[in-house]
Amino acid sequence: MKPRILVTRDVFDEVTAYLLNHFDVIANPEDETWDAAALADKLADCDGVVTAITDRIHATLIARAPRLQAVCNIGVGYNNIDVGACTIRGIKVTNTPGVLTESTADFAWALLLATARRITEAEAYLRRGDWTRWELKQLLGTDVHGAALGIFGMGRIGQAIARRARGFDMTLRYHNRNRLPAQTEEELGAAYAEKDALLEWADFVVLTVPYSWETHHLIGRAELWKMKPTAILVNIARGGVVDDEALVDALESHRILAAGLDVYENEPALHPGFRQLRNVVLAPHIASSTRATRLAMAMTAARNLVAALTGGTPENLVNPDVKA
Ligand code: 8YV
Repeated sequence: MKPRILVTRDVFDEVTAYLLNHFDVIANPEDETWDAAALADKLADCDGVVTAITDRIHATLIARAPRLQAVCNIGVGYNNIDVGACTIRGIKVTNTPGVLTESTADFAWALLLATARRITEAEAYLRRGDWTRWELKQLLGTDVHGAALGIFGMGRIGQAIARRARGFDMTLRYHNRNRLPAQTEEELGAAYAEKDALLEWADFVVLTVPYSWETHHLIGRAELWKMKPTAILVNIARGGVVDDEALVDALESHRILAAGLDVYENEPALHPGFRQLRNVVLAPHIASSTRATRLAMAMTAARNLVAALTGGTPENLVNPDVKA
């Protein structure tokens, strides 16, 4: 008998076809939103699950899934999963690093440029029919070229963003849990800085850190108030890394110039303050969303699940201490 697996979101046909070669698949072709109770019911007799950020895999849920052996997340971040609880239960957890690096870095630049040059605000102005004449001082933006770029989180994505900064002749500094080897710093043209020094120095602050209790509200009121009043914040990391309430205040009071955001606390709900502001560019968590990349992410999760349930070691196991 084939193992039984659940795929919580509508994935690509290629991915479903691949999974069907190995498993009995409970799919979600209508891409319904399942609440915790519905997810628990569906998982009750499953051996594995392909999840997304929208699924909270916590201890209570795991307790109701006695057969569960693997949770394979579509995404590099996996803060939606209680990895400790999975490890104790012998459940393998995997993520999808690498395949989304370049697309996500592209999008960080899309947000940075759109925010600096007020693209969405300018487009709304045109759509409203407000453009009746050319003005010298119309929609004045901020120069990106030659500016000071500060990156929090210098993993794969942070480094890919850093590589792109060269084309804009920017000066680059970063802050990370661990300092990079000197050779990597040299290749990227990036100097290490302490957190406060980076906030005070940067014209653009870009966040790429994973979410954890350590990075919860990494950027809060105190940090925002350290930034230059001309600075722009870009968050492609995770909701919760920024204190949204404090950011709304900082944007409203022009304590910082603007922000470009892809992620939010409590998403998909949006802090109502953001909607009223003109100096924020808002995207619905789509940094990795190109067809090629989302397909590669889903396929990576599927491959991880096949390895996990056929006695192999999945390539992207995040809890290697797990007892098979
Ligand atoms: C995903 C992400 O699209 O990889 C991540 O951690 O935030 C996004 O690229 C999302 O997690 C889908 O589950």
